[in-house]
Amino acid sequence: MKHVLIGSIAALALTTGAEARQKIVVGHALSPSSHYGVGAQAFIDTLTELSGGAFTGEQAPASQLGGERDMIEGLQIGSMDVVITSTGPLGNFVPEIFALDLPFLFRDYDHARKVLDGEIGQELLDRIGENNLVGLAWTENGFRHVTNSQRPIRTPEDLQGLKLRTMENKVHMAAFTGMGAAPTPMAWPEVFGALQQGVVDGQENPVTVITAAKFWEVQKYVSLTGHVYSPAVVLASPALYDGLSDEQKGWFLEAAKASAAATRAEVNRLEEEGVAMLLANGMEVITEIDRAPFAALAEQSSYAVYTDQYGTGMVERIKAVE
Ligand code: EAX
Repeated sequence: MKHVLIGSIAALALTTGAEARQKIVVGHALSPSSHYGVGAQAFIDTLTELSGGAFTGEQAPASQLGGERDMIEGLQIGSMDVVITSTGPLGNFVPEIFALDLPFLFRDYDHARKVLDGEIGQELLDRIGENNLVGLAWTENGFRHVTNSQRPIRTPEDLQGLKLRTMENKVHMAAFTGMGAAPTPMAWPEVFGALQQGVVDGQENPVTVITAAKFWEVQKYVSLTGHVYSPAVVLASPALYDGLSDEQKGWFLEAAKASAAATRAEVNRLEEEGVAMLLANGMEVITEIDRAPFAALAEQSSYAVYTDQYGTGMVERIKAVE
């Protein structure tokens, strides 16, 4: 009897040990060396460390498991664990998020990070949580700039008729229609090929992404328009997260915060060093941009997309954060 008991306890310990070691896949759109890759690795390392190895992880970088919209859907159906994504397609799932996609809303990085780390950021993570997703932490993509193959963009007139890939985001599309471009929404995995084949003339993304994607291979001009801040977010699948203990949920939250901190540090570095990389790779960089005429047109055409449904309260609150 004694032997049997010891045997079954040992077997039980082995089984729970095996079950507790769970590998978490962290999906994202960019290379492992990008600001998202650095953030994904920080998530994995922190989670592994806090859990004493009960959780491990691996990256699924470079849209291996689909575009950002596909990966968000994967979280909802439980085929993805954790995803780091821009807000590009997220407003299609959680419409309140469109507030963050409004052009010329955030003054600078300090302003954006303060909003996202504060009350407003938490409110929006909670909204995400009401839509069959788990919002763990805000992270970052960066201020977006226009690149193209045709001409230097200095004024809205220069944008006229330019075929410009945007994210699948109606606020961004309305902004670019207002500024005179012809926006074409497209999932990220298709963008490089579309630029290469001339299906579109240009696209817009932060220096972080322009460098990670080596867009100098297919684009000549970069204009530092900084027309919109592009947040990113660490999301988890409710199918995974809801089954965790409170202690385990705490590890996931800490891992997401560590991920955001690592990504922001990399964004800072690339903001300092990225333009030199673009120049060294033969791009023409237009740094002196009068943003006011772009802002006037973009705000006029795009703010109503959000405020018609949700009013101006959130916009005013974001602007008021010092
Ligand atoms: O999240 O689609 C985009 O342009 C995004 O900025 C990119 O996928 C990184």
